[in-house]
Amino acid sequence: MVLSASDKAHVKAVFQKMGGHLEEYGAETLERMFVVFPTTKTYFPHFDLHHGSSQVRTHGKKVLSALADAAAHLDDLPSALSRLSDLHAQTLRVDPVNFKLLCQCLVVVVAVHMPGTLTPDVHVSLDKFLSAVSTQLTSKYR
Ligand code: HNI
Repeated sequence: MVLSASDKAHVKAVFQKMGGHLEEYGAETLERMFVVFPTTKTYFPHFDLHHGSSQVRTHGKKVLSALADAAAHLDDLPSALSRLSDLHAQTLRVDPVNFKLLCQCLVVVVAVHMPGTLTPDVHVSLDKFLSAVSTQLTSKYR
């Protein structure tokens, strides 16, 4: 997945505009994923998954912070995501299909909270970025 110069600019702009909302948007992304795709809950048996759960908020912030960090290292995603790639492949063993589900929920959150930002051009750039990150996080499975 090759991101063009304009894709990179779009992705950086989305994460800049998210600014101080990483925890809120991350928690909503996870909540939507758990509600819409309940099988994803099987990876979090140790979490309180109820609405407003502090564990979900904390985890949502971690996930979106990792994405914001990746958005700041678009020219070298493999090294920016190396540690998380090891973790998801070797320790967590999250089935790759779940990445598409999480990414879809994040796009919905961006659409709901940042409607003016998510033009069709930005949408496709964000989608390419999330695919690139997902590919990277599942690259060490085999
Ligand atoms: Ni994921 C832990 C980022 C997809 C299940 N995940 C993390 C952490 C980050 C992270 C950051 C915290 C690491 C640490 O403790 O140092 N995860 C991401 C990103 C994506 C992603 C950026 C995709 C874009 N993770 C997924 C998916 C699932 C998933 C699709 C399962 C449905 N992740 C987990 C689980 C943990 C986790 C489970 C451990 C949680 C805990 O704290 O016990």
